[in-house]
Amino acid sequence: MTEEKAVQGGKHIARVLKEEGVEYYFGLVGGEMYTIMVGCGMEGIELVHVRHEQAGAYAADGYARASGKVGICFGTSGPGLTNMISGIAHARRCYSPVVCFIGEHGMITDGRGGSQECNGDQILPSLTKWTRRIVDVHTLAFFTKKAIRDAMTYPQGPCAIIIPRDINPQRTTIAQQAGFVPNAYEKPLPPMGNPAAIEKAVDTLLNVAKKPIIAAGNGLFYSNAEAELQEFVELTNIPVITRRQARGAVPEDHPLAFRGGARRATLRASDVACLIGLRLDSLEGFGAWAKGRKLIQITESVSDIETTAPSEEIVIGSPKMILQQMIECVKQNYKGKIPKKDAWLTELNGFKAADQKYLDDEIARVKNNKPIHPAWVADQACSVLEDNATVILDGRTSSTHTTPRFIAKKSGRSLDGGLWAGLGHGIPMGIGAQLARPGEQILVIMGDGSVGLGAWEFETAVRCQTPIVIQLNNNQVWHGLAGAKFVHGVKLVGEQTPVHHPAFIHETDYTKFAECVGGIGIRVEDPKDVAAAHAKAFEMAHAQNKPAIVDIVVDGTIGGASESAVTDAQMRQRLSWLDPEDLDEEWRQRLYPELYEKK
Ligand SMILES: Cc1ncc(C[n+]2csc(CCOP(=O)(O)OP(=O)(O)O)c2C)c(N)n1
Ligand SMILES: [Mg+2]
Repeated sequence: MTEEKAVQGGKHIARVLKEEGVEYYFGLVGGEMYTIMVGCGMEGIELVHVRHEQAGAYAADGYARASGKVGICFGTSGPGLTNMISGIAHARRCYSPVVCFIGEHGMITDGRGGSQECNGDQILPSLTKWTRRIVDVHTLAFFTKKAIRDAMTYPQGPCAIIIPRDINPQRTTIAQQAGFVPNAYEKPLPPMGNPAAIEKAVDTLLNVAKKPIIAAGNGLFYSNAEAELQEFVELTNIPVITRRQARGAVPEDHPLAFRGGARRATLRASDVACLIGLRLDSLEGFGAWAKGRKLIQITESVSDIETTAPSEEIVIGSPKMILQQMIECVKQNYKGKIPKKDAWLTELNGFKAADQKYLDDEIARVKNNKPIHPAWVADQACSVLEDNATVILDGRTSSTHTTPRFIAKKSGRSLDGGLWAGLGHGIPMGIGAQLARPGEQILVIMGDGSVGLGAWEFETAVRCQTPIVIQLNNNQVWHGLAGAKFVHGVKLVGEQTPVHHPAFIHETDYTKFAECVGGIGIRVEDPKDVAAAHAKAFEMAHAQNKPAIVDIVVDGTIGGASESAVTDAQMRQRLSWLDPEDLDEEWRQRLYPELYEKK
């Protein structure tokens, strides 16, 4: 037997990544990372080298959510780590399975004023599932394997491995790696639910409920239970709402699927709600709708159980397995006894029709507007999308107009910043998603504000030959503030000029930027050209294997999609940063009526 050769730490990391099926890794180079990069190169793992470390984390996230595999990112010590933070936090708040390798100053220089000194293990714990600072080279393989396993376990999220500068160069054999034997770990089968709890849940849904609904979220997506969910709702005639990454698990144009504006009314009208892998967080209004109705909760993690409303039944296990068990239970015990619930579905179809009418009426009103209305942009963009297209939402106004108009036909096709609600993730997420889904349409929705937080990744997309299409809603404003000034008629900060005004972005032709880094740029100023421009962008991007920007001159006075429905009370809260004296007389009277009441 030939004696096994000792190698540097990075090669052990690379070997485990290979063993786990990793094909790409994303990040920006720095001293401590070289041995990992050498190892990955030797293993044939492709490097996607980004222009800013946050993009490495965003791209790993986009790749992970689009591929169902782990996303790997890396950055160097100190500034590399601090630049990664937005992307890591974004992955954490979007339940994305990402593993981060991050360099650190040498242990021997700790506290002595070494270069790039930064203690990541004191910064990252609140933004990751766990953060581990490696103190012995013999544990690298063990923690790499563990990080991947834990990141991929529900609820998915990032794990970070911090590697001090003096660790990686040390040479060890695989046999010397502590607690690690190659190929020793196989993923266990997903856990089944308690049969008695399942029978009770099915009984509640079919016999007790008059107006049942199912609402499924990230947990359903990660257990890969799309087919089971569709089979169950078709078998039982129960309406379904899909959220976050699960959007489209039952295609949103399915007669039993309720979405957009109809979703809220549907939830409020229900009497029994079955949550499948869905947290009632701020994106779900903290479950205010759930009070006063019975909840059935299906989740893989006890820590996810909601206490917003009393639970009728809680079933712990994999949504995929539990749905299979529920299907079996219905087939065996409820043959010919499944309630039709026609009245309930008629009520819900009323909500659906009203929502569609609202969307259609808006389009009829604004379709010829010039400058172009963002609702029309969203409508036209969606009209050229194929069923398996992925839409990545970045930028504000544009995203809020796209969300209700995009009809997800498969899960994992609507990818956004979720609870993190950041800006600048769009292009790198698009790169990651495109690598996971070669040949498919990847549309990144951005504003002219958000593009400034990540535009140079367009060059990464050119270099890595990822033919994503970026729809850039060029409205020359940062919406949040502009909305207040233009839409709601309030004075912002005195009479400042555009130069110093926080709302304005300079008039820019982004096609020139696209072309200067070697990509495709298409400018749109006429509403009639929007759909054709999107179609042409996809066609050219896929033919030339490079990314495209569709730069659309959009009306900067238009706010988010839901803005017109904002009540005065909500507006008062939104504008809480203004004293009543800062408002026009009309708005002061509306928002602060108490100031006008006779004493
Ligand atoms: C990283 C980050 N910075 C700031 C914000 C606050 N914010 C939310 S929306 C918005 C304006 C976005 O403008 P733009 O991308 O141009 O989109 P528009 O609404 O104009 O289409 C800002 C600054 C944020 N969500 N994330
Ligand atoms: Mg803008």
